[in-house]
Amino acid sequence: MDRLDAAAVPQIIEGVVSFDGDFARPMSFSVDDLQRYASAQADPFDLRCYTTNRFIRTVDAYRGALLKDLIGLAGLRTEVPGEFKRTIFIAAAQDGYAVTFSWHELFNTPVGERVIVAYECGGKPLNAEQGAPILFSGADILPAPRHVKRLSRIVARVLAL
Ligand SMILES: Nc1nc2c(c(=O)[nH]1)N[C@H]1C(S)=C(S)[C@@H](COP(=O)(O)O)O[C@H]1N2
Ligand SMILES: [Mo]
Repeated sequence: MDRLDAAAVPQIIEGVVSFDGDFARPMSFSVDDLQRYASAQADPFDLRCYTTNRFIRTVDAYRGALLKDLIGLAGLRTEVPGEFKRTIFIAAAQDGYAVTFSWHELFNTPVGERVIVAYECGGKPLNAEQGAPILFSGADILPAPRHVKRLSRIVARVLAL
């Protein structure tokens, strides 16, 4: 099936993150599912906009599943040797807001150790109003851009030259 076929685009379900595109096993995780995997905790941080440098607010410690663990479960295709090294992941929210990660960044730099899909903040469950689930990249210089509220999809794309 052509991957741009509308039928290939998963339905957006509140609180569910679907992993689709160039994964070996496309799958979805609800907030409850995310809690079954090993968790990582982020440090509290100041949310500051990249575009305006505006201070938004201080955010308490998030807890969530590591994005690279979830990508590992969905798996990358192995038919073409080395293809994984030109794979990117688009993290998209319900409102269409989207940011990218490269395979190298997640699996071959310290950034990947700190990218989580958060379901808890300051020891309390995050609710839908607060934007759960929230994708957060804890090693970024300015955290707001890759602080994606209402995360709904992780799309894998193998880039062609
Ligand atoms: N889903 C979603 N997440 C998002 C954005 C957005 O438009 N949609 N904007 C980002 C940017 S650019 C900023 S500055 C902050 C704004 O955070 P706030 O909405 O809590 O003020 O959210 C980030 N996460
Ligand atoms: Mo921003």
